[in-house]
Amino acid sequence: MKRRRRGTWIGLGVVASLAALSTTVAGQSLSDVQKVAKERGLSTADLLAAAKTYTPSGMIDEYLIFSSGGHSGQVFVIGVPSMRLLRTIAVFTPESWQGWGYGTGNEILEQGLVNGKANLWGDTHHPALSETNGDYDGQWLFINDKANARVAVIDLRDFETKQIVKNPLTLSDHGGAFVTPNTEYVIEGGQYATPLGSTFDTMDNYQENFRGSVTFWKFDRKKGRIDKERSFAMELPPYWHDIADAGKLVSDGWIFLNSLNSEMATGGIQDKKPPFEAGASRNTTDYLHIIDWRKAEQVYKAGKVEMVEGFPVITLETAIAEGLMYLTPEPRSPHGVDVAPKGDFIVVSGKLDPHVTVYNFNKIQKAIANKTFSGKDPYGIPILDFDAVVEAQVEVGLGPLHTQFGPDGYAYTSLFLDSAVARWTLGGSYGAGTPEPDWTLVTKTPVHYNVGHIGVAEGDTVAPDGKYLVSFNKWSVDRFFHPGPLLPQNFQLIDISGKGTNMPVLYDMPIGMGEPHYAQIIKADKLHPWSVYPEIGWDPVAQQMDPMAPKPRMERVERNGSTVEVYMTAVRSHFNPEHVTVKEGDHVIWRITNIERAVDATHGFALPQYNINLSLEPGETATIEFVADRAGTFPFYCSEFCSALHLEMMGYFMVEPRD
Ligand code: CUK
Ligand code: CUA
Repeated sequence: MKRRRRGTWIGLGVVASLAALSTTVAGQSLSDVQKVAKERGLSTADLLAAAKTYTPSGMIDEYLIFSSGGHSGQVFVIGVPSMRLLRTIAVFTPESWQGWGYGTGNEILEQGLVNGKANLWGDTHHPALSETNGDYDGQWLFINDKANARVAVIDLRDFETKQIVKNPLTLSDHGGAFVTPNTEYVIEGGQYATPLGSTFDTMDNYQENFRGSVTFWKFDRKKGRIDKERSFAMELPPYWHDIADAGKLVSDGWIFLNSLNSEMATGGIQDKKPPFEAGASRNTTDYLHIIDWRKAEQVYKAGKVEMVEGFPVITLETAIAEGLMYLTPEPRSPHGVDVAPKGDFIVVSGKLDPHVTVYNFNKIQKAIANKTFSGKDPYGIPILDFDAVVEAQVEVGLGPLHTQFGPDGYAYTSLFLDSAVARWTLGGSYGAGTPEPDWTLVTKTPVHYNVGHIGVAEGDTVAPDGKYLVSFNKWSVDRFFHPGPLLPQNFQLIDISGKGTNMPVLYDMPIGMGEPHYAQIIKADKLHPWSVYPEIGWDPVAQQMDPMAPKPRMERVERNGSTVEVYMTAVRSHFNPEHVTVKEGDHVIWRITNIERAVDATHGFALPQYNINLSLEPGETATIEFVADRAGTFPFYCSEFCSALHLEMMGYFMVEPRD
C-alpha cells in the first residue's frame, strides 16, 4: 500500500500538519493497545483483523470494489481492505450531489426511456469491468438494470455514466452485464419471458408466444459507446434466464447462460393453480444454454436475422439450424454460472442442490462433435448428455449461489441457506496448487447473514489475485444498530490469503443505500482516472472540449429574441456574471465552466425553484436549458463548500414578470 501525503489544502491555503498524519505518537507502546483492547472487549483475533484492515489517514487502498447498488439504481465504489465508501456513481437514478438528472446527465437518463416513459430508477445487479485478454483493463464499467432491461456504460476516466441503452425486446434482464474477453460484446440475457417486445398476450399462449432472449451489445472502444447498429440478439425458449458468463481462453467464443422455470409454469395462485415458486421448481433440472457467439456473430453479419421492434434477432429456428446453441441439464433451480480462470471448467450452482456442478468445456465440445445428445427440448434445441459433459460435483452446502476463483486452485461458493462461504478445490491442472485432494470441500466460513454474491479480488478473470474475498450479505439482523425497520445489507471482508481452513472474517461494512448483488474487485493500480478534467471547457458527456464553453473574460448574457444565453464561469469564490435578468417565458440556455485547475476544487450550481443542481468538477462545462416560467428573484449559489468565502459564491437570477 502506498501512502500519499498532501501537505496543503489549496482551498484555504492551510498547511496541514504532517504530524497529524503520522501514526507514531511519543510515549505509546503495545501495552496501550492491550489496555484499549481490554476496555473494548477485543480479542487477539479482533486485533489481528484490525491490523489487517485499519487504513491510516492518507493510505490508499490496494483494491477497489465496483458494486451494484441494487434498486438504488447506482454503483458504489469501495476501498479494500479499508471498506470505506469512496463514491457512488449515479447511473439509472437521479442523484443531486453529482447533479445527475438535475442539470447534468439528463440526456443520458433520457436514453433510458422505457417505451417513451421516464423510469428514474433502476435495479442494478451485475457490474462488468472491461477486459483485455480476459483480464480487467480498468477502462470501462457496464451494468444492467434488471427492472427495465437496460445497460449502462461508465467511463472510468471520470467514473461517470456515459450511455444507457434500452433493450427493445424485453423488460427484464439478469444475464448481464457480462463482457467477452476483449470486450467485443456486452452481453445482456433477459430474465422473465414475455412476447418479444413485451406486447400483450395471455398466459394461455405462454409456450407458443412468450420468449426469452440474449442480446449482444457491440462495444465500440474508440467511441466508448455501445453501437446499437452493430448489435444483435438471439431468441431463446420461454424459460426464465438467469446469470450468464463468457468463456475465456480455451472457451473463448462461447457464452454460458443458465435458466430456471424450464417447466414453463405460468403461476396463477389467485385461481388456485400452483404458484410460480412451486411450478417453476418442479423439475430436478433446468438447462444450461451453451452458445457459440462467434458463430452467431457470423450468422448475424450474413443477415440471417428477423427484425423485431427494429432490432435484428436470430430466431430459434436459425439458431438450431446453424448449430449456435446447445442445452445441457443443470440441477435444481440453478442460479450462478461461473467460468474458471483457464476457461476449461464451468461451475453451476443449483439453489436447491447442495452441490456445485462442474462442466468440462472440452467434454462439451466432444459431445457437440459426436452428437452425444440425450434428446431435444420442446423447441428442438439439442440437449447434451449430462454425464458426457460433467467433470465433477462437489458437495458444498445448502443454497449454493455464486462461485469465484483464487489464484491457487481454490474456488469459493456462496451458500445462501447456510449463511457461509465455502472454499473447495478445483481439479485438473489447478489441483497441484492446493494441499487438499481435487474436487473437495475444504472449509466453510460463517457469514452474517444470507450471502448472495461473493467477490474475490479479480476472481472472475484469467488471473485471480485472491487475498481478499468480500461476502455480499443480504441480511444483517443483529450486526448493527437498527436504524428503523429497514436494515442495511452487510459486506463482510474475508482474508483468503491463507490455506486450508484459515479464512477469517476481518471486517463488516453496512450498506445503507440499496441492496447490492454482484460486485467486482480490481487492483487499484489498474485504474488511471483523471483528477481534474484535461482542459478548461471540457464536456464530460461527450468527453471532449465543448466549443461553446464559457471562457474567462468572455462571460456575458446574450439575448436573441426570446432566447437568452448565459456564458458563466465559476472560480473561487464567485460566479461571473452574478446578476442574470430575463423575462418570464424566455428560453434560457445557461452554460457554466469551472475554470479551476486545482484538484478537488469542485463548484456546485444550485438554482431554487427550477430544480437545478450541478456538480462542476475542475475544468468541466455544463449546459442547462429551461423556460423561465416563474417570475421572481432566485438566489443561486455554489452548493459545494469550496472555500472560506463559499457562502458569498452566489448571485441573483431575476425573472421579470410579463405584463
Ligand atoms: S443475483 Cu442477486 S444474489 Cu441478480 Cu446475480 Cu445472485
Ligand atoms: Cu464554489 Cu462553494
